Amino acid sequence: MLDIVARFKLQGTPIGCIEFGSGHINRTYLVVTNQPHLYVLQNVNTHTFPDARGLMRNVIMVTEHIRKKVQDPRQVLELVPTVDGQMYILEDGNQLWRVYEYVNGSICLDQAESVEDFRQSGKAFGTFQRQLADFPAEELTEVIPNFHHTPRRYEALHRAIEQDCMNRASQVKEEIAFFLEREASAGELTGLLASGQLPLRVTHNDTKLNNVMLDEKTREPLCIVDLDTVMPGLAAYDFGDAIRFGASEATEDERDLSKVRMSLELYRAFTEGFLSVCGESLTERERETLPEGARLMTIENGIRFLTDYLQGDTYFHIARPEHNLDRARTQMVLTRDMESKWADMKRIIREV
Ligand code: GN1
Ligand code: MG
Repeated sequence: MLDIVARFKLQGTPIGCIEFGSGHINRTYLVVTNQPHLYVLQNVNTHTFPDARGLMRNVIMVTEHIRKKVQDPRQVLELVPTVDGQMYILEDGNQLWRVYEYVNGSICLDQAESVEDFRQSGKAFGTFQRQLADFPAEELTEVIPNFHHTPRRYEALHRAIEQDCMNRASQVKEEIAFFLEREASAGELTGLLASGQLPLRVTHNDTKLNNVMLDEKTREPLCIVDLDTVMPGLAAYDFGDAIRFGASEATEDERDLSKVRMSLELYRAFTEGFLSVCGESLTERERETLPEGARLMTIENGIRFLTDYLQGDTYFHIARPEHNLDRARTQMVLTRDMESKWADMKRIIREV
């Protein structure tokens, strides 16, 4: 790995690469040098992202756009060029390597340590949304077409159930039934988009709390990371995925399901943070659809984890045999909990 790193224009001599982060798709390493300068090396999964050049074009355009609007260089990710002036290395057509400056003095959380942290992450994603409000969406490559098209995700689940290539379907009948019961409502947001009732925005599409870097001292937002899925999308997707992940009182792969529930306190804090920054730029209809975004993103991730389990865990990295099934189950419990808190979720949006 050090020979790859050596091809980037670093300050100091790289002396080690340590795997870090909790991404399910790419491999991420902290690069330590003989100077107090740290870098982040990533090997991008080109199985998931086959259009490596299109993806990097998006990342470059989006970071350049945001850079014009910030004061502190830590407020936007910064790619480090190679010694021959390229922004990344692409080898054999499918080995994509890139290096970012490490965001100094930052922390990244898998779970909010306080309500305030989560409010700040709402501000962070609201700011991201606002910074890109004047970005020409049509110039972005749609790196994963239909990424949040929930009905398409259901089609994939149906195929996986029919093929049942691992003979696992009979063990997860309850889980399958849970998601199929909700299939009829899966097209609500895509329907509103198709009929022109919701505007297409530039969205992040993977708004997990651990994609926000907070300042370790002030605990205020620095920047958003993981820009690989920045594509045209709906505001409700970004709001919703953030709630799914960060307002849950348990981690995404918690095995003790009695711990899994959505905290209305966290939900309110995120909503306040998010809408304080971008609320006025959203239409009334968009604001109304935010709770449905949360429910839908939870169902969608649930069916993606279940589909991957049925297909033999080929998409998301797993650390134990039933990891994807555990993840699918937390999403079920969370969906049910949101459904039971539906009136409150709607009311909080109105109040905020
Ligand atoms: C993946 O790369 P990572 O771990 O931040 C996935 C998201 C899922 C998420 C679930 C490109 O995100 O869509 O919501 O796992 N990214 C891709 O934790 O599929
Ligand atoms: Mg990530």
